[in-house]
Amino acid sequence: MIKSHERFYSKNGKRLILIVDDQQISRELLELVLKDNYQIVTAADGDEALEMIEHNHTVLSLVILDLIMPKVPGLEVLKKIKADERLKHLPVIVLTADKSAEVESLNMGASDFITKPFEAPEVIRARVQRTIELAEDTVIIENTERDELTGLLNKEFFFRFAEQYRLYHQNSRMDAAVIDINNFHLVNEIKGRSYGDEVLRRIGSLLMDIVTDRGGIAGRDTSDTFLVYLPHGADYDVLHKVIMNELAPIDPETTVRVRVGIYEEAPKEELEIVRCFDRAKSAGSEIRRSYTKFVSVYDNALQEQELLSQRLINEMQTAIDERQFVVYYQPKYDITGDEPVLISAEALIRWNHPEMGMVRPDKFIKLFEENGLIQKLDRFVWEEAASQIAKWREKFGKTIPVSVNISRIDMYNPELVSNLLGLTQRYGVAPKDFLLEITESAYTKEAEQLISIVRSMRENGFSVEMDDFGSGYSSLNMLADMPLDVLKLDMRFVHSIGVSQKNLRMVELVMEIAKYLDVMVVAEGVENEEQLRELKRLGCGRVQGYYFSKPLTVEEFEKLIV
Ligand code: G
Ligand code: G
Ligand code: MN
Repeated sequence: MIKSHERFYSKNGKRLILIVDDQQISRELLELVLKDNYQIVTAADGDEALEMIEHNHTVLSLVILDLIMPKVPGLEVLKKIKADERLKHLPVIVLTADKSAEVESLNMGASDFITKPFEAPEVIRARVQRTIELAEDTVIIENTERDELTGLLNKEFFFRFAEQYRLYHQNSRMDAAVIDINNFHLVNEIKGRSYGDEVLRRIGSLLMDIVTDRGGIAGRDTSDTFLVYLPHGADYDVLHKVIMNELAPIDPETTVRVRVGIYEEAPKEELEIVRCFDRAKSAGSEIRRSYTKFVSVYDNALQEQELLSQRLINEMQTAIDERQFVVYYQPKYDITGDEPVLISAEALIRWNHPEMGMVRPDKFIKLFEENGLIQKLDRFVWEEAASQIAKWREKFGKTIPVSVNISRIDMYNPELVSNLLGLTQRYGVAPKDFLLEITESAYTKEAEQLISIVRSMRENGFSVEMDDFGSGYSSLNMLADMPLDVLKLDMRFVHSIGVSQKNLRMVELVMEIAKYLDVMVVAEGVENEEQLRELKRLGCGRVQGYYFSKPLTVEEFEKLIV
């Protein structure tokens, strides 16, 4: 087996030695003797030494320590090193002129000593080399460095060696790659454990071949996850193919699915090794559910997206408290007469962020649905909308019905209907003027339960609109059972008008379905004359869209009320 110190240092790579001595002349002499074979750093007193050790212990190979120093004496430094779990394997050679101190320091864990005045250079070099080799072998013997099944470095050693590898190959750019097997427990379960072991062994030996060939190091993270630190430029599609081929003889039906996530380090990467691998891992998870993509490179834009999401999540409550969220109103019109008549408005949330400016809801609605925060935000919007209806009635002497969006997540709240009722009562708004838009995709999951909630909404007087109709997959069957007041035709249908005859026919079909179900249709996203004309011709009585108006602030909207 190859020893670790032969594996992770490059041929011209040098181990790092810290020389601690208060006398400059001593430091320079030693450095002169050792600098051809080692990389040297120096410290002039015990405190400085301890600090350097603290920061560099993972990459230090040896400390040469003078015993007689002012302030913190060498023995004190030695004691601290040997008492620290992380540092105690770091070999220390003491510098001394005093025989009794020699014995004491050896007892305290020093590996060897060099006497002052200095011996011949070759004697010093020999002691240094032997000490380092011994220490490295000891570390290897005391810790199981390799994973038994695959012979690859285990996780802990992998990261340590990767760190050293980086230090000694500062000019080569590296990739951190995580190779993962999908549903490996199923492989074990279906095909047996020894089969699973064989799969892992084969991947292990293949990765070993690759790093032997190209440089870099390979390790095993957890059961079915492998780590490779490779010089940049490897073709990972090929790597993936090679792994799959390797598995082909034992797995002809290729039930084993291998995924590769990669983080490409920057030329002088500053990010800690472990974090680079975290990123490779997250790149890999991106394609966890894909059946076509098996290799994924970490994308900085993605990272920024994640950071932005996190920020929005963290700041949401403050934004509600500080009223950064603003509700806009987009008018809906009745187009059955000669002139379009304003009939209601849809409440749409906007986030006026103090630093980021207007944040569009597509940046946060889905995000807040993922973690349930949407419920809080929606309650805020509903309250705003209800109070707005009341204010407008006061101001204009008439009621403008407002529709609000009910997220799929809101539907899981057993108090939903009673909350909505309480809200309308509080503002003296009739439920029939508080329209509830529920997106079609909400209906397709757990339809039964949702149908009963929608029933209860209507029994309590609310009007229910199915939003984005045509974007989901509601079956005709379900639609027939569905208590509904309005179908909101998904924008994509409207935008397809004029693109082809077939598209137009689709819209026609949807209109026929609506007629059959005896529900009103509101077409969303009407942007031009042609769309309007066709919708009218097909019997669509209500529209919403930029052709009439964008979502407006309260002030802007009020100009439309006459
Ligand atoms: O205008 P707009 O970009 O606002 O809306 C984008 C999407 O976000 C729309 O499909 C709309 O359903 C959704 N949305 C807008 N406001 C709200 C809201 O208050 N609650 C919920 N749940 N969704 C909203
Ligand atoms: O929740 P819902 O999907 O109903 O939200 C309507 C969305 O459609 C809002 O994001 C609104 O800003 C947007 N919208 C409204 N009218 C138009 C339009 O004419 N064209 C386009 N592209 N979007 C529109
Ligand atoms: Mn809507």
